[in-house]
Amino acid sequence: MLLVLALVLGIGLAACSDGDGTGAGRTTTTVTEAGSGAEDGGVNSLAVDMKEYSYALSGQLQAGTSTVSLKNSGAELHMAAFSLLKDGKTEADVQAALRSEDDSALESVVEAQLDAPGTVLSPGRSEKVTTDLLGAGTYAIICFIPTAGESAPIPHAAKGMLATFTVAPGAVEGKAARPDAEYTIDDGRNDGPPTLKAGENALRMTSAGAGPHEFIVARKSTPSTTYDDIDTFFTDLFESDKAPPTGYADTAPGIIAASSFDVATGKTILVTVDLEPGDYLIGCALPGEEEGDKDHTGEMLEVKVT
Ligand SMILES: [Cu+2]
Repeated sequence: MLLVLALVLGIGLAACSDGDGTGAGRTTTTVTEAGSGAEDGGVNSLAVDMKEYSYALSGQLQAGTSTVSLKNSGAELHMAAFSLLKDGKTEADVQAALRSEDDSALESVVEAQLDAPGTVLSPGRSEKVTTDLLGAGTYAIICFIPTAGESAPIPHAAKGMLATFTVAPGAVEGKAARPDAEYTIDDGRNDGPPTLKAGENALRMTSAGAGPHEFIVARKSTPSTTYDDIDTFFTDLFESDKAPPTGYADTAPGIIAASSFDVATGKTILVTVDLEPGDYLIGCALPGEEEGDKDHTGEMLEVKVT
């Protein structure tokens, strides 16, 4: 997924230029990781509700540890790709760049795409992503998923699925919460439990080895579904010269219950997601052996949720 996104954005793999640290000393607050503040607009959290074809945002953020709650209330797949706006740029500039015929127009408006808390979610799914990756600044949220039922691929962003929000200077510190499970994704392996209990799970994902790794929690449509099936589905979705048919999301080989774009080596994120019983794949969504790219084979775990 990420490789496709990087192409779409015309920018290389995101090296997040952080804005944190510089605001140190301004304000210090402590939040609990995966705190319940997100829904009630509480502690350093932002709620992002996605549907056809817009984002509804609520909450307020300061730099430091923050929780972004993401929800797909629509009928199609949706994505939230986060990018820091360049100095002086506005949402109108992003809109103009997205409408431009020039594929590189976006590069002059936004910094490289931020990794987590960016996500893709299936209809009806929601997750909370706690990270320390959002520094002070103004960010764009953009959906590049092609619109269903059109005569040609038109990204949701062109239909208005674009929003901006501002992170105030600050130095909010996260308090270490005990996760329900930990998945440490190293090169060619994923150390984590093969079973989880149904219900809300706080999953701590650590990117180790020569990362980045991309985190995904996908429920298999059938017991024999493989990650290759899901990967092929997404490659087709993004690379096809036709728009996906109406209702395509219901026929996907996997339901994306939670996901997070690249997490840099040494970084940890906390993903809180409600899981119903079933067969899942949890691990790194980056592809196996492809020319010139690192091989992420072996980083996907079969997980049973009971
Ligand atoms: Cu969308």
